[in-house]
Amino acid sequence: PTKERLIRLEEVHEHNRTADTYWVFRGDSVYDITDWVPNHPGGEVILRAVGGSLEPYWNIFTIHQKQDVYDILEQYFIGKIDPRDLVDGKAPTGQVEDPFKSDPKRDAALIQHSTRPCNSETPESELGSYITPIEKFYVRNHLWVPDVHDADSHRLTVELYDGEEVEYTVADLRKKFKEYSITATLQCSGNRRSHMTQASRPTTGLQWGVGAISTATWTGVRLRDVLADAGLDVQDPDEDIKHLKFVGAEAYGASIPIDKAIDRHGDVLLVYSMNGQPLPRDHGFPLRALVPGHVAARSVKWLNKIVVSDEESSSQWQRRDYKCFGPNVGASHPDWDAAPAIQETPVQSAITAVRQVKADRLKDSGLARVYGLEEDSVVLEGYAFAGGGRHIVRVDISPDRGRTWMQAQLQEDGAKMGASGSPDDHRAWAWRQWRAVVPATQISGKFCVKATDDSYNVQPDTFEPTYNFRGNLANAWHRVLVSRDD
Ligand code: MTE
Ligand code: MO
Repeated sequence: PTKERLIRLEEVHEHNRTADTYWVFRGDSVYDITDWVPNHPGGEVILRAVGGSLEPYWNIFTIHQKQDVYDILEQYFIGKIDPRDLVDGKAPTGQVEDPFKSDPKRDAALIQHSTRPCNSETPESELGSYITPIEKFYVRNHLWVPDVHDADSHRLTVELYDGEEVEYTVADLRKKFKEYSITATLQCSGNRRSHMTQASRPTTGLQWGVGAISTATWTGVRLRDVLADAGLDVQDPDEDIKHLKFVGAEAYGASIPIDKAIDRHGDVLLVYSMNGQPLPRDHGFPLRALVPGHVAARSVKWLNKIVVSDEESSSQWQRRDYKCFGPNVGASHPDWDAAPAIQETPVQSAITAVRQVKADRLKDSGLARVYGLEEDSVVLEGYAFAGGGRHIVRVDISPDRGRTWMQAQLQEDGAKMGASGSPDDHRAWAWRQWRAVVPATQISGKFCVKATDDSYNVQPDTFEPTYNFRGNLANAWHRVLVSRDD
């Protein structure tokens, strides 16, 4: 057998991101991963690790700690670290710069599920406002917040199907294109996952309650207009073009079908402002994609690249995590390619507030007249939302576990509807809030809520039939125990 090549640590360090070839080590094995870099599903973030040890990064990106990744790496093996550089038999991994160190401060009222990365949901007390206050808007970060404080330094590159690239600054976008505002709800695919876990079986992922959803008025330019300016024939694109990929500055990526991207009523925006203020850092400063009606995972933050393509984004967030399998499929060996990526989301609703109200107080509030109620009652409030721009047509409430039902009152719709500006093609991109007043004597056990959208899609009554190990799209009836004399 040929003698293994021994490599000094110093030589590995030289093959960093400024070099022509990229080396990394893991344990005492050295790899030349130059050819792998363009194929890396996480994109160029891998360049952070070159010239040094992979381990500190794999401790952050734990998805790598599995056999198929080790197998890929092994193909690029070139030698061993010279024993003279080993300390206690190991190559020193060194310190990596903490990528979370410039993350912004978050509002203390948010319910924190994790801090590095930040995953925080909107508290129920804030879900009652139609437009979620910016600092109470849920935050779902897979990685760190890119250290961008100056919008002028940011560039958006649009790559056309033939590989040609066109670059825009945020100022270019503001200057060149017509500005639009729409009110749209973002809902994480994991919203209400904890309910599925509790009602059914364990799921992987963050255990969100009812607050991985929020609504804002977003302002920006139409993706369709930018694509047309960059040179895409948006009236009749090449038949091979199927997807539009978005790349975020930190490494996140996702894609949407090209039809949605260029639909003049699809209202996909590149936004730089949220509720009239500059986009906050946690929500994508200085530029994010806003794909209304689709799962929020497609609304890529810190957007710096758009690619017109014949294939989906190769990211794990497109090809893996955000998919639903049958209830029988376990987490160990799913055939990831067997299910499509989640795009439009199904109909959803939740109860966010329950108040016991005494009859005399009910009279004072004027609600007694509206509902014809004289007795002590329970006031329930919540939201209902459907993807794909489908309107909520009805919200039903049951005070007795689903035996009898009444209709909740849909609240005023405060949305700015469509960027296209035509009143006739209004899609519903935002939630409807609802309220129900139920006589206290009718309560027996759990209240349930379910919503119906304008395609007459309804929510399933239990979680068992839609259970999936990733806990995505948990939208069974929301049940809340209300006691008679709370
Ligand atoms: N974009 C980038 N660049 N990085 C991310 O981690 N998370 C996605 C999406 N866009 C994400 C991203 C997911 S899963 C969700 S639910 C939404 O952003 C959350 O948006 P918000 O944090 O503004 O509420
Ligand atoms: Mo999400």
